[in-house]
Amino acid sequence: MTTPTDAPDTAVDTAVDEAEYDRRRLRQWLTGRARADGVARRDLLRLLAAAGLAAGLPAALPATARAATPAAPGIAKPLPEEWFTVRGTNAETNFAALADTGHHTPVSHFFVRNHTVTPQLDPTTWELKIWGSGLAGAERAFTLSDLKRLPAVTRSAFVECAGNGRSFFTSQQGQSATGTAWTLGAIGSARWRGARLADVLRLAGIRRDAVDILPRGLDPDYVTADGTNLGRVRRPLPVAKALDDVILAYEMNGEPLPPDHGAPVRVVVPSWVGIASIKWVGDIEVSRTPLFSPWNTDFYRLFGDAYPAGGSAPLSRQTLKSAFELPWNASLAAHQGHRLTGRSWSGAGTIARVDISTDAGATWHRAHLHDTPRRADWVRWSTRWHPTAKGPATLLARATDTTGRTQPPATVPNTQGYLFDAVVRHAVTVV
Ligand SMILES: Nc1nc2c(c(=O)[nH]1)N[C@H]1C(S)=C(S)[C@@H](COP(=O)(O)O)O[C@H]1N2
Ligand SMILES: [Mo]
Repeated sequence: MTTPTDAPDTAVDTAVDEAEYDRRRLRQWLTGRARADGVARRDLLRLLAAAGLAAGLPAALPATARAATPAAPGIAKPLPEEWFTVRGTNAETNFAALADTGHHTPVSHFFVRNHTVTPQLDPTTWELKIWGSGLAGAERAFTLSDLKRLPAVTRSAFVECAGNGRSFFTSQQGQSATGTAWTLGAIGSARWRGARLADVLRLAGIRRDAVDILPRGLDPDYVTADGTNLGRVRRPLPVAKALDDVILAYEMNGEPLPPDHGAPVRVVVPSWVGIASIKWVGDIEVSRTPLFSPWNTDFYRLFGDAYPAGGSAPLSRQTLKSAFELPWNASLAAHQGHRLTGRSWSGAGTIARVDISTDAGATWHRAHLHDTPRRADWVRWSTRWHPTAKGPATLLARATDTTGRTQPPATVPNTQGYLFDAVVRHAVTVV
């Protein structure tokens, strides 16, 4: 399997100057080698961060200081090749590796989408500031203990990148799309536990005429490939959604939120595109006038021939997808029964049915669902297959949700390759 660590969509991957090259190599060296040297990687990353990632670093690194295993600069957790495909600063979960996991994605397998690097924040000094014209009074700060004293909610929900499936615009539809070339593994489902954002906003004195909130991360500023500093990752969210089912999560699958997924606290916006779920949240602006950031103007809208010149409305709900828990081009023995497994999900209704074709779409039959379909979550499914003809075969899984939407044969293209929802043609070989 290839690990295209040079995906051209992030600042660190496209910068061409030598200083950036060195910084990147140093990060790879740290993620690949630090543990072997008996030095905690997080300490080194903290040093790096303190040094602004570059100041005082050696001008050149020895040739042997290349990462021996796949590593994404700035991701703290291990990324074994069986479980992840590294794409620039991000790590995609290999869907085949979910076959042995349960309903929820273990933290060890959960995809990471970082615009920059995972910061190491001190939970004892961390604070969440709530401020802005949408508050009746002055700004309010909440510590982690403050949040934990509020009633806790627990819910299961997926976090999925809006660009999940993007590579299929190219491989299935022959279209180009900018951004990380994910297959289907830019999704994970977890049990999130935390305080209701609604409770925090009300305690902070949100006014009835507030319209937008803007959560902002404490990770470093995001600098685009052409050198524009877009500031901290932040994306406006309408107050109606913020007061509905959004969580300020401090636990993931029963453990304190891990560094790569937003420790000590992240926003979880069920059913919405992953960018809404701001990690490492440090402050939330509450506003009486609509708010804008590059993440709801230039990014995360649909642009292209089928869309208005200024793009579609900002993306909100996720779309409908299905994936087999099988490697691409998996080999399956002929004249044997195989249990094929996979998952389907929708950001709109719940999953109503999943249909499978093992003959490239000529005939279909229903998959057996293994979870009670719930909103904002995925369902596991399985089907039996007894292939007889040797050679290449194409497996299809097509979900229908309770709003009546079914995965189409093709997705209307958009320049940034968001919201791919077409049936994926999964190539396998019968041997
Ligand atoms: N602060 C901050 N929040 C962020 C991001 C980021 O880079 N910085 N990435 C966003 C994107 S694009 C996605 S898809 C999800 C990914 O969440 P995960 O890394 O926990 O899987 O986090 C979102 N929240
Ligand atoms: Mo994303």
